[in-house]
Amino acid sequence: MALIDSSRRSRPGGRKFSLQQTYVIPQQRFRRYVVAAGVAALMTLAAHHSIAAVFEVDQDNVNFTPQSLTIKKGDSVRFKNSATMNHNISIIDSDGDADDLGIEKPGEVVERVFKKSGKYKVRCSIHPRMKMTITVK
Ligand SMILES: [Cu+2]
Repeated sequence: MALIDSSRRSRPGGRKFSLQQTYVIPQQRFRRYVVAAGVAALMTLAAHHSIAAVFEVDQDNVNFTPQSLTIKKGDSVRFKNSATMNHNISIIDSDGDADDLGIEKPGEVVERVFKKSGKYKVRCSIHPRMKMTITVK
């Protein structure tokens, strides 16, 4: 403000002028442009790379909850063993290839990112009746 005030001068003709009009307005326009460009960039980013979500699956007693889940490519699933026994997470893709995430002790959480679309079976190698499916779109 001090800079703007000191720029005020009286012309010999008596009319006052100020740098405020030539200086501040372009700056406001520039700020608007920066905000608009930022919003446009974020919208482009959101359209092309939807922000990855994290889904929770609970292993309560001898069940997966929920037993089916539909997620998007890049999302991750957090498997939580809230039972009092050990569990295991094996993720089998549509080609039959298994990704064994190992033994999960009570209270442990195992997270896995799903990078490829497809249908996955989730199994516990300790308890064959524990089954769930994950569809990745
Ligand atoms: Cu189990």
